Amino acid sequence: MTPEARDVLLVIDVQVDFLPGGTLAVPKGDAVVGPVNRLLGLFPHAVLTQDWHPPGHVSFASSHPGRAPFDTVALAYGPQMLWPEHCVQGSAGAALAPGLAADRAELVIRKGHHPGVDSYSAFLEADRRTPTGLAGYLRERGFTRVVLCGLATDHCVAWSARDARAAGLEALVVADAVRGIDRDGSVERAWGDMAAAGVGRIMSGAIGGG
Ligand code: VGL
Ligand code: ZN
Repeated sequence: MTPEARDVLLVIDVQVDFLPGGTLAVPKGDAVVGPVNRLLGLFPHAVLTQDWHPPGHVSFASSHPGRAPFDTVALAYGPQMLWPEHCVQGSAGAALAPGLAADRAELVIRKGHHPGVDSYSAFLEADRRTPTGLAGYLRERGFTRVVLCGLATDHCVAWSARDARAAGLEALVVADAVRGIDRDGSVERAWGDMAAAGVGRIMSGAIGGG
């Protein structure tokens, strides 16, 4: 494919805490930076997301005495997996990955900032009711297709891609420009769920200049 005027590149959560050495490191998460930078050079329009939690966020295991990271707890909006503290607003770990060629991005959308609600998705928070505003932004700008890359395949990328479809957008995930956390087969499951939602899969080598 060749990026067209209707296309926007959506770069999900390429942040220090999700890279090796970070508090919620995605295995080989740093391997996405090269392909993502190439894509940033090819797409005329790009939007980035940043996971952006206040201290004491409900998704942190440390906010639930007696619980450990990767436990699941029942919250009012449903089951919530607990995580190590990560991407705390303004912290070094919340910064975009050094070396990410992000200068031309037209919007950075920050998500997960409500203290009591998580948000994997760039579109809709985990209560499945609170919009981030991204769907309206993309609609107003006339974009009809999102091409997704970044971290993590099985959480923020998958939920963003599925919600893009629910928002009436075409969605493609760049398979070699994403990496997953992958617990208990979650990456394979995420690809199945995305396919069922009509999300396409493409390799970055199949994307070129016009
Ligand atoms: C993410 C878990 C918690 C992600 C964010 O970016 O996929 N995963 N917060
Ligand atoms: Zn998070």
